[in-house]
Amino acid sequence: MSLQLSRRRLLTTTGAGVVGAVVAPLWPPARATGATTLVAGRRTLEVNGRAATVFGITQPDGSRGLVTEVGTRFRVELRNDAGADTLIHWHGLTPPYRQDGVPGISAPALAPGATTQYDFPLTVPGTFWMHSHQGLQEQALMSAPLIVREQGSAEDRQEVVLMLHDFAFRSPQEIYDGLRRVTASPAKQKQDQASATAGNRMQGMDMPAMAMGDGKAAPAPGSMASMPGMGMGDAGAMGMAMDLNDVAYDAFLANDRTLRDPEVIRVEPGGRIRLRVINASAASNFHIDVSQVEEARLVAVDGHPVQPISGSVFPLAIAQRIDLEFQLAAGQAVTPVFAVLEGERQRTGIVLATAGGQIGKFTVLAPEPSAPLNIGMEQGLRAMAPLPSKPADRVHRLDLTGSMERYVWGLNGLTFGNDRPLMVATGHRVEVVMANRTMMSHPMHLHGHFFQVVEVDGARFAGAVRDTVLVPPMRSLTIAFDADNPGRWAFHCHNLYHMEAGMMTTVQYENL
Ligand SMILES: [Cu+2]
Repeated sequence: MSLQLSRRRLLTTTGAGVVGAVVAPLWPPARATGATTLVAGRRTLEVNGRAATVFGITQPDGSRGLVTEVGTRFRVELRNDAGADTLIHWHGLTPPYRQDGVPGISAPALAPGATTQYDFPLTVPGTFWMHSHQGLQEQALMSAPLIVREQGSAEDRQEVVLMLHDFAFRSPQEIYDGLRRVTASPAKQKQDQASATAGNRMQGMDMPAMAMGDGKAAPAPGSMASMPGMGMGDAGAMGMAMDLNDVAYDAFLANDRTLRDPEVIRVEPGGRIRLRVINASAASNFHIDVSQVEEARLVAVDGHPVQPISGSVFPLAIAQRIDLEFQLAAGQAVTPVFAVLEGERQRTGIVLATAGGQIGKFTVLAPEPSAPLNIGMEQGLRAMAPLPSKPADRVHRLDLTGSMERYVWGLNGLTFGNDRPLMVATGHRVEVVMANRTMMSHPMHLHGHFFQVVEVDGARFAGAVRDTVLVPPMRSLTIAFDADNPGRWAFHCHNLYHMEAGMMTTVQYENL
């Protein structure tokens, strides 16, 4: 394939029969001058040669999401052209809670045709994102980047944004119904067999796989330890069967495209790059593989600077972001950036290419299956701006509970709606000890605050400041945050189907 820069045009269509805008009466102030319009709408993508109607969040000029600057205000008018109720969450930002975009917790859902306003200060730069918190819309690509640049960041680096999605032609509801079906139907068995063959069931080294009741076969052991520094977690070492990917997807997208027909981004020979990677998947963890780059440095996680770490493969759990900095080779070159599904060979990616670079074909399968994500890197991360050291005023213990077998997930054994909110008080240092009692990892996300990772399996350290952290099977991880943003805030597993099945609660301020 020669250098080919023609981009498919994404067709933006309006929602079903929406004429004119109905102004939502509830929230918040009147439209501020200079507001940016974001349209939650529908569009058509082509995936593996087949058309698919998905959601999207775009500005009227077609650009996706929002790029803005710290120190300004987040002034946005959101218009719902999606033809269905929706509401958008600004993942990683810390707005007043009524503007957090979680239906039923922060505000009512926005009806088709309605608009609503947002206006709050942007206090922290970083790589964030926006996504629907309504039903299962996130799986149907109702998401977009939200980049808050440093003030006056004169571009000494080319900024590249890479947004990852898992994609299926079947509807999110079909996926969820398939997961919830207690007695597996022939179709489900077929799907399970297909995904088991693809290697999505991890097996421990010494003991037989634990029966999970769904008849999946385990792949040959020993295939996962091939990536340096990415060995099995404790659960694997203990001989238990970890569950990795519980949904079999049709494709993995990088900036809406597969690796068969990747986005090609023009770069300069020797150019300095800041790569912002956003995992907007509903249920897929990745390894970001930049091994074609001489030396990449991880400089931020979830938008928050860390003491830089050099490497070539970086784990990225659902909903997390990483910022990588690197310098390209001096000559003409083609530099792929891959995202490899955890425990699998499937991958997606983008291509950085100089004007004269000859772009070859990339296979959608990596040479080797990747390892399951572990938190080895997490334990080595150190925040550039840690929380002030102080003892916790309140400690909450949260067991991550559930089972793959029945597909019920919860916190302390309770599903959302029957849950007990975590009560906090303004000014308190709060710690939450999360103990994963299940055989799946859970990317836990707290709204409205940044937290710091301060303990893993009883060992204290001043880890990364972030908003989403992966808790691997049978591990314990503690986060700390300052209760400085009064409200009711969602706190949940960011695997969309785990959340839908009940793995969610709220953090609530007393005397609200
Ligand atoms: Cu989960």
